[in-house]
Amino acid sequence: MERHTLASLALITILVSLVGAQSNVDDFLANYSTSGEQQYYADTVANWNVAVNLDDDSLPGLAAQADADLAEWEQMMAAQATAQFGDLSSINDTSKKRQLKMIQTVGLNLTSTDTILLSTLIINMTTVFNTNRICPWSNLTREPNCSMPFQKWWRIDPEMFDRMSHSRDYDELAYVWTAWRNISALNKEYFEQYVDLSNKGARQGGFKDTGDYWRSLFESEDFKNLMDQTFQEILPLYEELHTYIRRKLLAQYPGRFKTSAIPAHILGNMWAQEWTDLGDFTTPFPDIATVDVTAEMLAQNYTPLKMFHVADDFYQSLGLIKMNDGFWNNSIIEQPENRSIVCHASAWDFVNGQDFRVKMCTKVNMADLVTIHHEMGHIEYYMQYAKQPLPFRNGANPGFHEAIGDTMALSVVTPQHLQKIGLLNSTSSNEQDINFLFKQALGKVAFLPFGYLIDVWRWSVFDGTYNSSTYNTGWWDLRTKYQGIVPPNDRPVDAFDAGSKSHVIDSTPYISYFFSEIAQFQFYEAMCKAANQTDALYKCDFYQSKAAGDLFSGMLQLGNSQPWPQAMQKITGQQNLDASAISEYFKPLRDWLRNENVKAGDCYGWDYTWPDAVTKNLNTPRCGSTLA
Ligand code: X8Z
Ligand code: ZN
Repeated sequence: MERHTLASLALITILVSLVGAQSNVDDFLANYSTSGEQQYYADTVANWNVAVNLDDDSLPGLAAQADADLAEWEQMMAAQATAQFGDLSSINDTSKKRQLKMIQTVGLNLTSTDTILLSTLIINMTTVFNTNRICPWSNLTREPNCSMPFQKWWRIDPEMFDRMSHSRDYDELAYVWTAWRNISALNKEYFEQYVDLSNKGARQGGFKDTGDYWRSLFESEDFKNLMDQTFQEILPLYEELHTYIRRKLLAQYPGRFKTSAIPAHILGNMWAQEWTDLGDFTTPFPDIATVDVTAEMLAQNYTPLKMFHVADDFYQSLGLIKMNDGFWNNSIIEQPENRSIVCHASAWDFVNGQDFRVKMCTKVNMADLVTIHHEMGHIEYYMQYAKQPLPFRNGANPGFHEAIGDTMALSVVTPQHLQKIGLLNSTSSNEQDINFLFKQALGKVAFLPFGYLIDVWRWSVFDGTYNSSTYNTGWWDLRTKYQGIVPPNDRPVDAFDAGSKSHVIDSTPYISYFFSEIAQFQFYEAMCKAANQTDALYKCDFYQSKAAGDLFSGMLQLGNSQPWPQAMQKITGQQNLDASAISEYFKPLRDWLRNENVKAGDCYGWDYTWPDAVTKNLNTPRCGSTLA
């Protein structure tokens, strides 16, 4: 054949294959969504079954097998997408291209045998975490009483949590805190194996390590740096709170500690991640009517079901999608008496457009009312993006997912709103405002360094900076550096204190909660504007505002169809993660705390040398290694 004929033949072939490729793409994507729904459904059912019944030994094997089946299917689809569409340079449609790119990316790429092993390791750790018990503490002998029958020993949830929140006995707190970490150490070897295997999968999936893969879900250049800069921005606010709380704790536990960093076990929470339960002896104006509605909820005979309906009503008042029959029929909202379950609250998408469930061991108190709004936020997001093609049925990034319900809760917990739903009858005053912001800060501001450091630690484990012999020293370096806390006793060489936190052993990324804690204030601010709320940001309640609801659902419906800055733009009008909304919200409290701290002549910070930028604007002395 002649050359020019050959060339035109080739051109025709390319044209034909391009047209063919377009319809192939549509077929491929349609098939991906249909068969994927079945794959995801089967896998979600198998994992749900384990989480709601840890006593049945036959279930973990089924879940691990389901995980392997799903992984195998994903690998097959990835291989097909690559074989058919190569590097996607011939695909012009950005949405289809994005879907195919996602399908081609297999995060953890492991053989079936390895996937089963990895899933089994995680389930084993989860089982150790949720089924072990410790001897109850005896107030009489002031030591643990192991002569009690095993059924009366303390579980992590609710007994240990309850003691960490409500005991004001320094020694009992140290006992529970330490005993729980003795149990956590049982998982150390499983965790080492998990790290190796998960890293193997990430490398085979084309990533440097598991941390690299997890960070990739945020689609941000230099994500580590973005997180660090954001943290530095809010650090001065945290330092004010830390200084104030330390002074209160020194008064509460006289002579029990001398370090400038606070002992980790007296902050009212197993991990010192939120300090809300210290409210009783730290509230700025104790004589003013409380902003905590737990007592009122109990007085009004609230039940877990009633609490879920309060949350559902709030979402509906904005014109958002209400919880469906399947949700009400299949969710587990109370701890069963006859079997162990994973009590840590979670929200499940069965990926068939209908089946959405929450699993939660609800207690009747204000904190759990907030958690219900958090979980329902996940469900609302699932429902809002259910019509997207399968690859896009995800949060704009994992941090967005954590922020949805919290945004709602910011409105719900305002005294203004609690009054509307009959849980508070108070007149607003400046003192009450400070009490309210203080309670919010014990939850949100105290959380910031914790939310940040968990994955700083895990990224360092995955990239090999920490190995099993430095897990614990690395952990405490970060806990002291970022949170300004220290362990109440010398930690044993084989301790695995990071493993005391559920997300670490069940392989749930955590930086999303830090991202969320900043982003939720941006969402809240945008919705408050839409609802024409013009008073101070922290007073805004956008209850019943369809305009706020429309703004929100517009963003939610996008799912992960565009990179997150687009979703951010859709709701806030700009594309960045930005700490100015959270700063504005807490401004009156920050000024108040600062005044108190300066009045008391207290030093700021703890043993660590902080960047200049942070210390410059503080005119009080920095702390040395011990308090003067
Ligand atoms: O795990 C959760 C939710 C489920 S996604 C209850 N949270 C983090 C935690 O408990 O450690 C919400 C706040 C932080
Ligand atoms: Zn969540």
